[in-house]
Amino acid sequence: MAIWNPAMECATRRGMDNIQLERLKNTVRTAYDHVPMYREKMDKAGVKPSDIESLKDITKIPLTCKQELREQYPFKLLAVPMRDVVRIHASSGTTGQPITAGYTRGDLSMWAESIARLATAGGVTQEDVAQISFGYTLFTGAFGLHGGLEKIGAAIIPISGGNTERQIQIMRDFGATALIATPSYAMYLAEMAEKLDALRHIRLRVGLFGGEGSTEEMRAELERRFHILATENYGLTEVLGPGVSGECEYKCGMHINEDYFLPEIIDPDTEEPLPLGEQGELVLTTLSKEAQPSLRYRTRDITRLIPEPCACGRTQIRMEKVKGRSDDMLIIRGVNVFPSQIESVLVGQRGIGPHYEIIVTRPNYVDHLQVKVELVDAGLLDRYSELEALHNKLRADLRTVLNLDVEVTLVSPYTLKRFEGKAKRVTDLR
Ligand code: DLL
Repeated sequence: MAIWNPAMECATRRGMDNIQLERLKNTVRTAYDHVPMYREKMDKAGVKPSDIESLKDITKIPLTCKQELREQYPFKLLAVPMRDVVRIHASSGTTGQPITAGYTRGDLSMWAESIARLATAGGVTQEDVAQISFGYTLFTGAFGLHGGLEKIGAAIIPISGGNTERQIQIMRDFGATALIATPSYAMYLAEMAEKLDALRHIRLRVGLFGGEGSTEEMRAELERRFHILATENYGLTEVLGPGVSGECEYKCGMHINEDYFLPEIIDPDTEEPLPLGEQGELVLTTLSKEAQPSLRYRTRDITRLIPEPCACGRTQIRMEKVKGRSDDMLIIRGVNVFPSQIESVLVGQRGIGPHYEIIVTRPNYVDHLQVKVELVDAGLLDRYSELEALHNKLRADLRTVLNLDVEVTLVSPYTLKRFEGKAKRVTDLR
C-alpha cells in the first residue's frame, strides 16, 4: 500500500532525531515564553529552555497532568493571540472541567497531514467514499479525520454520529467504502445492517476506528461482519485529537507521527522513564503545535513502544494497542483487572453477542464483579442445560484470564445499551 509522506514516515533514526531535537527546542522555548503555566513549572524545577541540548534532556522538564490543564480553562494554555486561532475543540469533560484545544491555520494543516498519513496507511485512497460517523461537535474525532481525508481526496459523507438506521441507508445508497467511527459504534452499525438485511448491499472495504480502546477479538469481529480491513487510530485532545498514531495494513502497532510528537514511557507510580520496549504510561510532547504546545503530557494510557521498523517500510516508532487507561484499571479484591481483558474473553464466543457491561459493587465490604452479556438466541433462556453450559464456560474462561470469580449474567438479545460514540461499559458502584 502507498506511503503518504515517505520522507517523514521512512526517515532514518538519525534524521528523525535531528528533526525532533530542533523542534523540541523551539517548542520548549515557545511554551516557556508564552504559556505562564509552563514557565512557572520550569522555573520551579530550575530548568531553562537553553538546558535542552539533546533529546534526552526532555526528562529535565516537569511532567504535566490533566488536572493542571483543567485549571487553565478556558484559554490560558494558548501560546498565540486569539486572532491567530482558527478552531477550538474541547474534550468531553464528563469527569470535570473540559480541556480546550485551540488550533492555528498551521496546526490545521499539520493535523490534516497527520491524518492523511494514517488514513493512507489504513488503506484509504482518493477513490474512497468515506462515511464519518463520529459526532461533528467539540469532539476532535470528526473534524480531525475530515481534514485529512479531504487532503487525500476521498469523497466524505459527513453524517456525524447517531440515527443508526439512516446511517445504514446512506452507507448503502452512497456506496460508502470507508467507515470512520469508534469500534463500539461500528459494532452497533454492523448489527443494525444485519438487522435491516442490508449487509449484502454494503460496499465497505476499510474501517478506520479509534477514540477508544478495543481488543483484537473486537477487531476480528468487525472485520468478519463488515468484510473490511479494520485499522486503529489513537490520539487525544490535549495534544491534537486523532492523528498521533495509527496502524498500517500489518496491524502490528500504531505508527507515531514522530516529527510531530515525541513519545516517552514512564512508570505511572514512580514517574521515572522506563527503558525502550517496556510497558508503562505514555507521555507525549508536541513538536509542531503552534496554538497550544504540550510539554510531557501524561496520557494515562498504558502501552509499549516498538522501535523495530515495520514490514510496511515505515521506520517510525510504533505504540502497541493501548492496554487500558491507568485510571480505568479496576482493583477487585486486590487483583488488577483491565476491562480489555474481559472483552477479549467475551467477544467471539459462540452463543453471545459482542456487547457487554461490567458492574462492580462491594456488598459486605467484599468486591464483587458482575459481567452482563447478551445471548444471540433468546430461545436459549428456555433450554436450561445449554444455558448452564454456556454460563459455566464463560465463568471458567473469565476465571482463567482474570484469576477471579466473576458473576456472569446472560440477558436477552438487544437488551444492553448500544453506544453512538465512545462506549461506557463499566459501572463502579463502590
Ligand atoms: O478520542 C481522539 C480520537 C478521535 C482518536 C478519534 C482517534 C479517533 P479524546 O476525546 O480527548 O480524543 O480522548 C482521548 O481516548 O487518552 C485514550 O484513553 C482514548 N483513546 C483514543 N484513541 C484510542 C485508541 C480522542 N485507539 C483518550 N485506543 C485517550 C485506546 C484510545 N484508547
